Amino acid sequence: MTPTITAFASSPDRGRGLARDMRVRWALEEVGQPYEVRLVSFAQMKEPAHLARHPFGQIPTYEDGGLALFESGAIVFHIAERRPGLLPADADARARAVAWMFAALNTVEPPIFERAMALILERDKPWFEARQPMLDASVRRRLDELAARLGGADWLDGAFSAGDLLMVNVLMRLGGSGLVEEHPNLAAYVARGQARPAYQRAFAAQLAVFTAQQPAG
Ligand SMILES: N[C@@H](CCC(=O)N[C@@H](CS)C(=O)NCC(=O)O)C(=O)O
Repeated sequence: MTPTITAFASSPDRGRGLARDMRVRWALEEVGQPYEVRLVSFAQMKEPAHLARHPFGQIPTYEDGGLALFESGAIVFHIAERRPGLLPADADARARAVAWMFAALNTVEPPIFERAMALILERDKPWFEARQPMLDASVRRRLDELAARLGGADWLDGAFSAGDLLMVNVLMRLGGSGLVEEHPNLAAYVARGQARPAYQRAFAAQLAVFTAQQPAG
């Protein structure tokens, strides 16, 4: 069966790869699994039909036959388990790749997301100027640590894995901040991920949703 994922009908980032369906699209492309997309508006995301798929009324979701999943990390893990290409066959290497998936989502994404949300939602607040350097420092700390671990390697632990896919996607939210570029090895790491043909296909598909909504001319 062809799985169906959900994505924003109108993404706040104008289809630039930040909405979390991007990581699911990318994973599906990496393993060569065709998929369909159901676009949902913000209103539809809070209606019963979508809440049955996602208890928090968010995207992405994933449906395949009788299986309905939410949480981008769980979806990417499911895809990676079902088809080869995103998790090593060796049990120990596989466990380490899963650890990097959790690290991307649990350790690296939270400070990056908090900083991004503050930039969007708190610019007019009296504490914004004082808080921003603290948020930058939290992000820098994680980037320092990640850059030190990556060193001169191409990927975090051997071959490209679902851990790299999630980490690159998480780091993309820092685009334009200059923070990733403070570490040339991390900037190269993100560029390496984005150069993958599967990434390119996923990005183009997400961007096409936005482009299709623009008036002609
Ligand atoms: N932890 C969830 C986060 C999902 C999430 O925050 N989705 C955003 C889009 S990237 C969303 O649906 N936002 C709209 C809302 O929360 O109402 C995941 O990784 O899937």
